[in-house]
Amino acid sequence: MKLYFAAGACSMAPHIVLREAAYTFDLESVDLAKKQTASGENYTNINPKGYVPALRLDNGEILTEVAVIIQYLADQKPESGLAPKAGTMERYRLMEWLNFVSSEIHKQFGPLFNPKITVEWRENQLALLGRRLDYLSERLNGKPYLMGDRFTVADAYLFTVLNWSPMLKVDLGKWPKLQDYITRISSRPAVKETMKAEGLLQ
Ligand SMILES: N[C@@H](CCC(=O)N[C@@H](CS)C(=O)NCC(=O)O)C(=O)O
Repeated sequence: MKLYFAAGACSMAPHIVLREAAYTFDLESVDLAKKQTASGENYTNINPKGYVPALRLDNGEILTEVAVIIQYLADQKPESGLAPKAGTMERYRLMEWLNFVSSEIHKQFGPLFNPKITVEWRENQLALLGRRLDYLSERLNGKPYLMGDRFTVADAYLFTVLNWSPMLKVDLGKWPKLQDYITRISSRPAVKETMKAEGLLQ
């Protein structure tokens, strides 16, 4: 298995899951500006959508989309406990979180990466994101993880995107529960290993 990734990007979510589930895997970084892999391949031949992550399976198939890749990885190793069994109500709760993290958090951070964002647009975006963070903070009240007492793939994804806050100057001071959550997830050995491997931690 090989994960195509860019340091600190949303591809860090499947990277964390690979390590949490103790997979043996390869990594190859992608230059997103040049759409080129570290070994010089044209990345759009691997993922025509041009973005990370992409997971090359052992049979050569390529799987894309963060929320799908991380569920696939959890389902191949059910003993990891990283996702409830498919078809159960708990699994739909997990998918509800994954969809929320993808469309309401990940993609609401997106415009803040754009160097051409206007002051008004940034303010609007921060207000919208703030409402989503209010909701998250309420739901995490008294719970260590999104699904309750157990770390799941949804936490790998949420942590990955919340971790962009300092770089994008999104002040999380108003949400101490989210700050505690980030501290909790970042102290997990698999998360630390992931961040080291991506050059984000010493
Ligand atoms: N819907 C995709 C979004 C992936 C995505 O936004 N990837 C970003 C990094 S976090 C990227 O590679 N952007 C570069 C580009 O779109 O060219 C998913 O869930 O995997």
